[in-house]
Amino acid sequence: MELSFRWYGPKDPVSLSDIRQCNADFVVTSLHQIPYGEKWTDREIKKRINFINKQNSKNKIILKWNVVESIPVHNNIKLRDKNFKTLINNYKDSISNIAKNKIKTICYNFMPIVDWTRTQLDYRLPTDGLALRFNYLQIIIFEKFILKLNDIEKRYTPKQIKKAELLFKKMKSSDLRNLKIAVMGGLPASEKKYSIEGFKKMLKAYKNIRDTDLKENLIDFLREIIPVAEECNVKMALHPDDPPIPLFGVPRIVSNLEDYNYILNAYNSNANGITYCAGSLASNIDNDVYKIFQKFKNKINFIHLRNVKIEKDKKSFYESNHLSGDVDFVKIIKMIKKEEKRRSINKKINIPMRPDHGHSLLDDQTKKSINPGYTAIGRMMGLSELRGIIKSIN
Ligand code: DNO
Repeated sequence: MELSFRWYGPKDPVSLSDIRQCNADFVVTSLHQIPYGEKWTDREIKKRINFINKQNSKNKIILKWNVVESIPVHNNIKLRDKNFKTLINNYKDSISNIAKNKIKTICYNFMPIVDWTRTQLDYRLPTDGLALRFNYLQIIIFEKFILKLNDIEKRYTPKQIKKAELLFKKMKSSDLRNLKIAVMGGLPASEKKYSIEGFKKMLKAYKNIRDTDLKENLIDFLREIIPVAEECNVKMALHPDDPPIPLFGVPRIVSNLEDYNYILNAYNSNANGITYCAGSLASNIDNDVYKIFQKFKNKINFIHLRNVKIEKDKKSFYESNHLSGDVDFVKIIKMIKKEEKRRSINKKINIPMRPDHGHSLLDDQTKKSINPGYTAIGRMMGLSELRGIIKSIN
């Protein structure tokens, strides 16, 4: 495996030197300053590579940018609306400019409106570490009391709504503020912080889009971009919906084995691959993460390893320690090693992997600014635990 760490660029409070101290050999990053939909120019990409190289020589380290995560897909592409053709052309140009600079793996997702979603960013664990959490009732609270939507009866049972109302009464105003921030763009890599009106406007734009429409739009997008990726030898890696369940009445189409099966068969190409994100997939109790790995192992271009613990209601979860959640990482790492061995015919193949999120631990908790989930110490612990498994399997 290529042991990697996500880095949010020069402004990330976790520096490249910190990342190297955590024992990662590669960085996964994106040009977050470029607005969604705009082209990544050769110049901007080179500038970032030069920055990394400069830090390498200054700190006497070697870190290589191996994966772009992500080139975000603009909502107009997902909706096939307005200027989507121009946006797709920009996307194609970005792929070839990235390839010119020798980065050959690109992660992306097709989640409508927002990227990943959590409802709480500081869930205190019995160890005193802080974790990210997704509480299903709080999503109902968000829809009913923050967005004030009037169609929630269509997707939630009266019992669920009742429970959400009871929980709402117990929440402090700071909890509500945090919920609002978390869902409407407070997580790293989100495009922007939505206003309530802005969020509702997006919901309206997706109102008549069914699952099948969104799937069609994704396949049309793949028909355009995959030939470009093939030509420049880039592997695309579609990240699953996080969490893999429908939210806000809007469709989600990259959530389970059947979805991936459909998408990968609709455009069969080595360039059309997936990001195997153990934590995202495992946060829907119906997903068998081992079966999904086994089924698509030859399409896995990038791996995120993080663990979750599903809660009593079977829909909520929190991010657990890497070794103490619902996913058996010894089993998964054995599967990855086996797949790497299968691919290593003429030369050793290592699939890029990052430990994904970590808890907020020790000094992480006193830092002024952190990207939720992307702490230094928490992720260092995650990577260390994974390295222990890798070593013992070797
Ligand atoms: C959360 C991440 C997501 C993911 C993108 C991929 O931490 O896993 O932000 O990177 O959705 O495009």
